[in-house]
Amino acid sequence: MSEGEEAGGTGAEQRPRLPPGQAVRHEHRPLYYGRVPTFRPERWDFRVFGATESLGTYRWTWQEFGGLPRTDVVRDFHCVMRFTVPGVPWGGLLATDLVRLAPPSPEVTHVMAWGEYGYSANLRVDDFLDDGVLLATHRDGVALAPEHGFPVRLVVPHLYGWKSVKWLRSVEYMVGDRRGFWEERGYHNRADPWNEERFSHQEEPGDGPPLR
Ligand SMILES: Nc1nc2c(c(=O)[nH]1)N[C@H]1C(S)=C(S)[C@@H](COP(=O)(O)O)O[C@H]1N2
Ligand SMILES: [Mo]
Repeated sequence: MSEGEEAGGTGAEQRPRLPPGQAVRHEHRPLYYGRVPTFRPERWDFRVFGATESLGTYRWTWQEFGGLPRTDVVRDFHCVMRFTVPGVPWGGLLATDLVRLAPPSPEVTHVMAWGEYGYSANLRVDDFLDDGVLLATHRDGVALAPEHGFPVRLVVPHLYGWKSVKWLRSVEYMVGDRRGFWEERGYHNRADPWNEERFSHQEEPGDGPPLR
């Protein structure tokens, strides 16, 4: 978005607040790497593993997962490809509710969100537990479309979209940081759109583990 657009009009408060370099796109065209996985409810499960407080792994079948508490949130969605979809209504399990069901060990600093086919994204635990982070099953009040991540996707609305892992299958609790799929391939380890943290070459020391 240009500065002119930001300054335009009288009521900046009436416009969606846009992070730098983003433009509004109302149509939410799906974006992903690879192909849409086939959902097989009898084989599907959701797991929390790694540094749990109990040292055990948590597992829910599709039926059990459907019985977990559901919360609705509305958030703008920022893709690193420079578009922002304003006000997306999601529904699902809050990350803060997940960690109450599957408590992490106190040493946990980061989580890895794992999708089908090994797609992954790493997050600081504070980012994972931020307000509005959701394991979404619904969008606009109906089940997610397959290409948007059915049956479950992560939504991390305050970070660039690649952190919002579609076809989410597990969350790994980690006692240190490790890069996910795009974070290993040139994208920023943290991905805060308000700081335009797009690429790994912008990282400051301490923003992420060394690149191999
Ligand atoms: N499993 C998986 N999740 C993914 C991706 C992907 O390629 N695979 N793409 C990411 C990127 S780059 C973006 S911008 C969002 C796009 O979500 P949408 O298609 O619902 O808009 O999904 C993210 N989640
Ligand atoms: Mo993206």
